[in-house]
Amino acid sequence: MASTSSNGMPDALRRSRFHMKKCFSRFTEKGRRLMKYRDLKEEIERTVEDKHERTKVLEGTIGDILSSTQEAVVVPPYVAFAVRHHPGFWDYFKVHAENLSVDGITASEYLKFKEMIVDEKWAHDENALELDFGAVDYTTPHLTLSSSIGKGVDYILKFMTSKFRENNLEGSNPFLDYLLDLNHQGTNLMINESLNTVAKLQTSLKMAEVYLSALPKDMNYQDFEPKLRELGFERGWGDNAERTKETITMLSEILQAPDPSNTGAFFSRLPVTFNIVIFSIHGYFGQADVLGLPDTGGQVVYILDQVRAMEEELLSRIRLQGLTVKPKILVVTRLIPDAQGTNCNLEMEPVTNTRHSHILRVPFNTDKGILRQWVSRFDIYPYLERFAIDATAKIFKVMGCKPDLIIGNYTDGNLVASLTASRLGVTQGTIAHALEKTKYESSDLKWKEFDPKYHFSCQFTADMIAMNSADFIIASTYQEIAGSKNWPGQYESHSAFTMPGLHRVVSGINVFDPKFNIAAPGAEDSVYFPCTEKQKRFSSFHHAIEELLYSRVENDDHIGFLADKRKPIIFTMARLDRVKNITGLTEWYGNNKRLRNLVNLVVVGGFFDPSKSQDREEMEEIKKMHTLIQKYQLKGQMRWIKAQTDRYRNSELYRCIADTKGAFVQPALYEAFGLTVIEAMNCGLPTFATNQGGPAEIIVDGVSGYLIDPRRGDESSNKIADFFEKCKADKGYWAKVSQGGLQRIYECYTWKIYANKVLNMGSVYGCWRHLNKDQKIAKQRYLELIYNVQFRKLAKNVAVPDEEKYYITSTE
Ligand code: UDP
Ligand code: LCN
Repeated sequence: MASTSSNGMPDALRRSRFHMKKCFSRFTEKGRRLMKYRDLKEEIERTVEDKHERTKVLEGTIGDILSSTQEAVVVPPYVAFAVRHHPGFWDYFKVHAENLSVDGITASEYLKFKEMIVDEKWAHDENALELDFGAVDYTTPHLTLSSSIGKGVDYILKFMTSKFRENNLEGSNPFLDYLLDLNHQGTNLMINESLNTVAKLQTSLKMAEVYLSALPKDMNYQDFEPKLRELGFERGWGDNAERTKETITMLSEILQAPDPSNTGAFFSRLPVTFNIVIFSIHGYFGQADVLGLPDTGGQVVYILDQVRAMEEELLSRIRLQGLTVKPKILVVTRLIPDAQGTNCNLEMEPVTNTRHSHILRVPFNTDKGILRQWVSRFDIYPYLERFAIDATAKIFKVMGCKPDLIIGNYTDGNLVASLTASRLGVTQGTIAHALEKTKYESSDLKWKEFDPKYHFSCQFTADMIAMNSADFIIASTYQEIAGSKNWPGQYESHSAFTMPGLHRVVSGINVFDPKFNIAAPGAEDSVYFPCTEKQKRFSSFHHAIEELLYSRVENDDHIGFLADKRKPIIFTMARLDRVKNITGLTEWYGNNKRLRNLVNLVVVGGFFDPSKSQDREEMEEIKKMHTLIQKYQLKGQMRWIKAQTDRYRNSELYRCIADTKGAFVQPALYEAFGLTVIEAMNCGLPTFATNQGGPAEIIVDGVSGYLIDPRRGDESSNKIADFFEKCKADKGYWAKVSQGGLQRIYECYTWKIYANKVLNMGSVYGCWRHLNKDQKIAKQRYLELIYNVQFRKLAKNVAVPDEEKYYITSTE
């Protein structure tokens, strides 16, 4: 969304003309380049050396605008600014460096300035491909306040109720059509054809209400079903007289005067979702021995826990609807014949602790045969189209019908979800645990440099298709969508960007689109429960954990040792990626004597021999850990344990650390969400987590844990030391913080809350797409075009293994 609050810039520049002319000539003297806020600030500091003068220049409009500037493009004699005033609100303008004239420019013009840095010819090409998804979004109302971002369902309900009010009683009514369409495998639900006008429906609802009022509240639906059928009603209203009457009253009230709250309550009761497909394709998707394998982390934990929670919620809803339908949830992933000792070569696997959910694995078929080995998520694109077709056939075979809801996970899963959902006409939700675009600086502008290794041309195109084709998007936090005051969100960074030579995205995704919703995950509470629940503890692990933490032996499982067992432990556990910053924490600890005196350090992650790793980043981190242990002489105060795959034992490990009155530390340079943070908090372990990303929203600093700045090691390690000193001085302090963490979890981060929200989304957006059919079709046609002319061509350029040994051929 563009704003015009840079309007004050011309006057402000005029007022400080002398200094500003000097600054702008400094900006431009090095020629074309991209400058970030910090670069602009440094140049200004160098140009206006006198502090008092500088303060004068920077106070007011210029200072305000500069501090909101995300980046500036220098193309002499112009400097073009991209200013972000609030989450989602962007403003572009250019300043002439010599005469300081200011002109507002469009996103497209700003992107052309950027292109001039790397590809002037493309920037001037009149026929350069521009993608403008906003142009085909002609009926969707958008939000206007940053504070409303991520509350999509609430606003859709508001828009929907005002649409309902416009409909007349006798003419065609899309809501009524929607209700008439409800069925399970061809059997009508809720109402039948005899109630084909609103007037008839209202009359029957009144008669049913009177009839039901006279029945015992707990009378089973079957016992009064014949009478309701006479009135035009089918199953799905409730399991007994009381609930059926409640639902009937809700609909009567909506037809009389719809409002978002009665409409929302009614939608949460509608029998619309029984069969769900979740596409989570890359990595090793399995239930055991997979965490830590390449591309395999929290997203697998998330999907499996999500499935369990959704099944439970579906079963409860179906029972209350008075139905006996068995729901089905399929997680569709890739079958990897060369499964490295995991179950990823099995076609079907029941999801543990569920009754109706399975993992369905479908292989990557190619003209050469079935691909045998794991393939990186960055190289996955050539296989997806065929995968979508093969998977759809298998899904029909297993489910016996098309799903009611399709959810995608990450770029690959989301693209396949988009292809399948549009083909089958099914409601689609997407999830992106982390979007890659924001992880690599200038990954869009410099895509040609990145492409041989990362294939961002495919990835960002697929992301644009999926975000725009989705009926709703599930985000874990607000920051994932729209960032914070100072930095843009992951989705927000897709609003306008350019990949010179490929396409210029002038309107990619709008964070004010009401498709965005926040539904934070939880941590499975039968596994991650407080250390104080003694009777539930998995005590069979205690002996092994004691050995893991305290034995003096160094072996393939652990190195280093803890000499003083009486000290509390600070604990961390993560994949050994650079961004997880485990080496950073080790260094902070090594450097902070006070902290070392107060506590021991235990790190779980990776393994110890760098030559065994396939991942370059991980190799570096392993080497760095060894160097730090040596440099700071950490043996005696630190234990490094290799990656752990048993979540039950891990949960007990968190609790055993809590028994030492210790804490969990998550020091990542950036964390999209951070499942370990909520696992630790669930176990009652006071938690210190990075303020960069999702954890900043999970933890209320000083109340439910603490936030630390990964870029300020000393400050962070002192904050941890202060906590332990306070715990020593005040015996109740540790329990207070532990309790604060638990309270936060129970209020906001449970899978029950999540499942309820997501199933409501399925129901509400399912109806919304029905009410906006024409808009949906128009956008779908535009997306098909981009898929056909752009994505397919790019995916074909990604190399696939050549030699026959990589494939299972039809003769085998
Ligand atoms: N995990 C694990 N063993 C390890 C490291 C991590 O079981 O050695 C688990 C951890 O408990 C959590 C998930 O892997 O459930 C990591 O999720 P998170 O969101 O913290 O990070 P991600 O790996 O997804 O970036
Ligand atoms: C991926 C990540 O990087 C984490 O931050 C999330 O917690 C995880 O997925 C689950 O959503």
